[in-house]
Amino acid sequence: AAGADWWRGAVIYQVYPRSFQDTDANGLGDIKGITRRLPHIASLGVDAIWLAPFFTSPMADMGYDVADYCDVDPIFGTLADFDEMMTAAHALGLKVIIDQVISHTSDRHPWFVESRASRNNPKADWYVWADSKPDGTAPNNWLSIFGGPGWEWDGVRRQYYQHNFLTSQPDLNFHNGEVQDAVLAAVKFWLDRGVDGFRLDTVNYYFCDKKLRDNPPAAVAIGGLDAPESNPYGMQNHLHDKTQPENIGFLKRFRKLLDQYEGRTTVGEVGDGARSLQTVAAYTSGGDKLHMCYTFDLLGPDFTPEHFCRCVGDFQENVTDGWVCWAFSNHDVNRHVSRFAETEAEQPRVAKLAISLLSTLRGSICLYQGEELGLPEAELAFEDLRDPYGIRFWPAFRGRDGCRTPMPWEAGRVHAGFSTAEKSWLPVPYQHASLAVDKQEADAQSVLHHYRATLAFRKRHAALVDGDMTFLDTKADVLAFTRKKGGETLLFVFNLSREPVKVALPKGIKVTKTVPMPGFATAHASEAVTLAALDVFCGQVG
Ligand code: TEU
Repeated sequence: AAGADWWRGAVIYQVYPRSFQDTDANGLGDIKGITRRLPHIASLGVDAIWLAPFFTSPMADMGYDVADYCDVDPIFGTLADFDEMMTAAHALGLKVIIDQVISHTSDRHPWFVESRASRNNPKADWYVWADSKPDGTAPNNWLSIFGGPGWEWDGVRRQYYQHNFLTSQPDLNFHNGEVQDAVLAAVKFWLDRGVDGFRLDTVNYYFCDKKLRDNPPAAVAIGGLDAPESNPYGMQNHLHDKTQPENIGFLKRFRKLLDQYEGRTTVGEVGDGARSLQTVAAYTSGGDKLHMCYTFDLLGPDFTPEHFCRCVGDFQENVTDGWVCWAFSNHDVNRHVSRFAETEAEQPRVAKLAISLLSTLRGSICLYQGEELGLPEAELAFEDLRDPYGIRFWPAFRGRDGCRTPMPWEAGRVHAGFSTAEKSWLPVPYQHASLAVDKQEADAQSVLHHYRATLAFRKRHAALVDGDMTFLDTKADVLAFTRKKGGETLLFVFNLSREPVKVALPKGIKVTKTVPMPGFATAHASEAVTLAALDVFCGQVG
């Protein structure tokens, strides 16, 4: 879509600044590095970039613990670097979306420093403070996603404060109107600087139950995506510590502010277990709250027709006037090539098939840096880990560093061209060097070239972006659906299995013309189509 609606169906490329490109030899990526590598991103044919947090932060959670919402952390550069990067992005036709982590702050944020100083200072009520129970224990049974209780005792105030993540990420109290005003002022700061949109971290965590009621127990784990057995987080129903009805009113305030500017967008991160679907529907309907949301539904290990059919189908049915953003990878989950491929040998093929599938889905899509190279999850030693979540639960859960290793740009250079420092913050795995950008540029069959061709294919067919989607029952173990817009109806049949398959087309579906899918041999079909292992067919339906 063009104009103010550009986000509808957009392809968004997520940059993890710490690991993209280092230009000052400190072993950490920076904003100047992003500027330097923008042509690579633009060459993929994407519409926008999403930058993970680069704000002032003690980096306890790699920047998702913000100490100043309106400045750039010195390790990443300066506001001037940011402005320069944005100008360069816009010149290349790329929109810029930034992360806003406003559910919680860092414990070093001046707001929290003031809030914790006494029970009667002007910001005393800006965070979720509560007295202990008479026996001294925490106010209720809420748990932290990163393990342990969701409350931390503060010896000065002699009260507990709530945190959904690390103890150094205290939760802001959105029931307080001044808190809403303060975070919206930060949002306005970036709108005035010209950013095109916001990725809203943990958007359903802004409010918690005003009465701080206990969460009911749950028999099955419905919590964090990768919640290891040892993490009790999954074992309660998170009825009261997130997704409260008051959030709707705040999201409307947020949208009112955004609508004073042209062509700005929002994409909310909704982690709400089995309720995610309803939450996304509620947050994106009506055109007066969020523009889009994404969930964790496609970020798990399931690469089966049933899963895609059920999950994508459910969203289509329930999110009728809203808009969904799909992704297979991000900075929190194992890279999808490693989740979906059964052997190392099939990784490039799986990488190609996965982006072909993602490109045919109705909605917007997010790519995560390095997936255009088909990078597998990095295998790291315990000594290499930097993610507090992984350090805490190793080896049951290895944390999120395996998807956060630096981008390999040039195979022959130290740290694959990411940095000239002696040590980079996380190592570049040696297998990643052979998948470096320069190697893949030189290979016409590479995953990188496949991404470009496939994203161009999506652009050529408007039906893929916002056309109707109908799933077909073919009786075979394949994922089959049509996408229809205006006069064009396209049939897709994906074989996600390792066996060749012959599929009889359902009655009423007549292929008039085979449409070559980039990277896949073109099968021909009349009443039936024959697919190789990990293969796709596309045809025009008359
Ligand atoms: O993630 C929220 C979230 O739900 C994750 O904690 C998820 O459950 C976990 O990573 C599964 O592996 C967001 C950010 O994307 C994440 O990087 C931050 O650590 C978190 O919020 C706290 O700000």
